[in-house]
Amino acid sequence: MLEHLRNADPEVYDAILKEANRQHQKLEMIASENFVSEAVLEAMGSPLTNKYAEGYPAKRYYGGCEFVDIAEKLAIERAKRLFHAGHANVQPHSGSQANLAAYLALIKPGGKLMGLNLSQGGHLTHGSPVNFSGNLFQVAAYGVHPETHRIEADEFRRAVEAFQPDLVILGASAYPRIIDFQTLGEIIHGAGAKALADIAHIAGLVAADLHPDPIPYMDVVTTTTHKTLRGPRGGMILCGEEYQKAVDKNIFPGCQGGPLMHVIAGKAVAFHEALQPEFKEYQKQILVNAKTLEKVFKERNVRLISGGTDNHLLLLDVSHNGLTGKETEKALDRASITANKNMIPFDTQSPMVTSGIRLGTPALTTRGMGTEEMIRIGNWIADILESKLDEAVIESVKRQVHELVEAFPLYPRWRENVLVKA
Ligand code: DSN
Repeated sequence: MLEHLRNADPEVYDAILKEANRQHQKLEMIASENFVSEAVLEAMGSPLTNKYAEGYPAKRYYGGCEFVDIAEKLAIERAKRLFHAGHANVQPHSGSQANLAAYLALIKPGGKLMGLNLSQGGHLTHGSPVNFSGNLFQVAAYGVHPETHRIEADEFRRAVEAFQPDLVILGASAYPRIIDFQTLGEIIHGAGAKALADIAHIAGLVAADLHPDPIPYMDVVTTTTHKTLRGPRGGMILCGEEYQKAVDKNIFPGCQGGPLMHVIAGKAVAFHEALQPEFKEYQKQILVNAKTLEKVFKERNVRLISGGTDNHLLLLDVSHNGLTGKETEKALDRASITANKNMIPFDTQSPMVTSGIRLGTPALTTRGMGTEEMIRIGNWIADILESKLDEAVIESVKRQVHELVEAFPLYPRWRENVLVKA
């Protein structure tokens, strides 16, 4: 395995194997991460990386594109089937690139853009002043309700009517509840604005019909392909005929040059996997696992933002335990549980400290973990919080995590030759 790399560059080889080992040895609970199949890995590590293919299938600026065209056409057709979309652009290198191109397909620079407040679960590209979205457009944010921590329709309507945006983005990176695309979409269009859903976090749930579908109510939908959707790292834009040309033009030549054909092949493979019946079962288990964590946390008096979850993630208010997100993230990592600190709505701490921890179930569910494991893991996390990050408790959890993960091996062939154990 990897004998060329091992010989040519032992340092990079070693880093890769150590990372594979880390992914195996720790419990991956970052809500935006997942583990792709070996088939997706093989597509991404293929000679397709060598090919320039600026343009679109059958309309390229380079010769020799007949085989990468097959891969891109497969990705497009499968994405359209998966999301019942009229058009799919599978070239965005990332979710941010997808958003940039989609915004420019809908409004002009200088136009008015509105998204969910970053500190209440939104995303940098939804109008943060430190991001292109805040630089290119006039921005304002809508928020969640101070008590329910949910996007409430009446409050949302008032915010939209007050700002009179040209474009409103629905979507989040730390929002544990269903987004009602129909109601909010009607409010946006009623105010004369365009509506875009960024479903990066929930794309797998949407594809499996386990979250309300944005496609009928939005002008454009963007997503990443590597979160619940479990494909390679990248982005995608979905839309109908009306915006098809503008979207394609704004990805290439607008924002990007040569597409990453090896990644597009990986997207095709992942979409094929997502079209299989097992994918729906996988998505259902993501939700069951999140609900199981919710139940354990409620029993253990762990405070949850919005009181629980409807999707793949939970947001814990660790200030309730007298802790910060920053120190809790580090303590969980010492216990071999990987998560991230996160702002909670109306947080009094800075973004580098925070009062929250975001947890997600997509990656552990891919490993085959279910209800039994979630009960154990939820209790371990509650033990650590309750003990106020006591090192003896952390050490005990770490030992139990290392025992547990051995029953759920991950990427064994990528780990067998690890030179130095992580
Ligand atoms: N960084 C992603 C997340 O963790 O949610 C969003 O882009």
